[in-house]
Amino acid sequence: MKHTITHVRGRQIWDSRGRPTVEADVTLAGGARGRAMAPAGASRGAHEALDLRDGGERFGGFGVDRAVAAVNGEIARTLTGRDVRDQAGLDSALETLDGTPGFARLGANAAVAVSLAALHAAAAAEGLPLWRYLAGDARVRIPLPEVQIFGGGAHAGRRTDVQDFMVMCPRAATVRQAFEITADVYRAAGALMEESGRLAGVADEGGWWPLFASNEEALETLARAIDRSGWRAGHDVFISLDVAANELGHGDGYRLPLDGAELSTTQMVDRVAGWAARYPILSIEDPVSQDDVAGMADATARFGQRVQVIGDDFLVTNAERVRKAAAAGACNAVLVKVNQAGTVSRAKAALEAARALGWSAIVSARSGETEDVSIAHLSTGWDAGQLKVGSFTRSERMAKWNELLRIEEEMGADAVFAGAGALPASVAETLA
Ligand code: 2PG
Ligand code: MG
Repeated sequence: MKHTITHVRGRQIWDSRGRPTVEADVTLAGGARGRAMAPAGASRGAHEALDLRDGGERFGGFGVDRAVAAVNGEIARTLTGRDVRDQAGLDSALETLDGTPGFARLGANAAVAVSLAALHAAAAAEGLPLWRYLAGDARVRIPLPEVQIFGGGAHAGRRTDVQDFMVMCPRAATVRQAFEITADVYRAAGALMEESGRLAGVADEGGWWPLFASNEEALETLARAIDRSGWRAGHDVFISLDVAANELGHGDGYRLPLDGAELSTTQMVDRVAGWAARYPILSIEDPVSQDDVAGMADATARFGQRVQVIGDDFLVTNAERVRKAAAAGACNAVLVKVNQAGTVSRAKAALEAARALGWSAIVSARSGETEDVSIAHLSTGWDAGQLKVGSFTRSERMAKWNELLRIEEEMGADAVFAGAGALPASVAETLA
């Protein structure tokens, strides 16, 4: 049978930070092959599935020999002979084989590479692009990009406390136009940094290095970059923040070293709400840390009507955490990172849990990436509505954005850009 898995092969390759990562190939009896590469986070939630590293001296402890051995040994033996079209069955076989809740034994880096490689092989066997294989007959949209202009936090030596200063163009007519606007803003931001003597290269995801005296100065500079690009802030271009507040937890509250501030949960929400009131901000991710349910509920109550409130480290692509958060009034959007969950099926379950609640969803890359473009296909094929990849430079980022352009071309006259429709309904209404 052409869909039978005949080989599963793992190997160590290198990611965008020069660290080892896992690549997997899944080959079928009919000759089709799928390949995928595991990404890796730097700002990670404690409730994520485990990124298994060898530890010790070699490669700073980041080796993946054990994860690769798991792919070539136990995982290959378990999946060989199975029908690749049964993604749910393959993924649950991986979970059963691992035997822990978060892939602590085999490694989520092993699991995610194999799970995605199997998905690619299934699409290849049907002769379909992955997005189309996932969509089936459904009409799906090209996702709205969230693109980083300044990178901070754990991706820039903690130069700023806030991690990602991004832009979104929900009123663009097409993703092609959204990229053109974004490129203008990125260039204008670079020019502003150069003129003020602060041009100092880029952070891990390709955003400009954030030489700022306060977190708010980064926001002001971004607003000025939008103006200078010739596009209108708060009309054509909006700001999106990933506070990644997990990295800022301190005792019962938060510490923002750049602002010289020690804040309680309420004061942290005050601070973020203040930014949202003073700047054209449409989306805020992780304004509080992973277990601060009261803080997230407070943030959602205070600005969730007009701002998308995303849980990343807070929800870790986990359907159960999504439902619990919703019950507490926390968040109105989920970030979907397949490697936080470990498998394609678990990630999709988190997306579906969010969708059932009327939330929005953003498929996301990690700060450590490769040339793998799976997320461009997942975000489109699942009709997630939004995609977050990092900045508008460096080929591990551009590979994903460029893949969206190819998908748009494949859709031809049927291509629909998700735009503002990808946002939570109450937020989209503010743009109507
Ligand atoms: C995030 C991601 C991507 P990391 O926090 O959303 O920006 O970072 O992969 O380091 O967790
Ligand atoms: Mg995040």
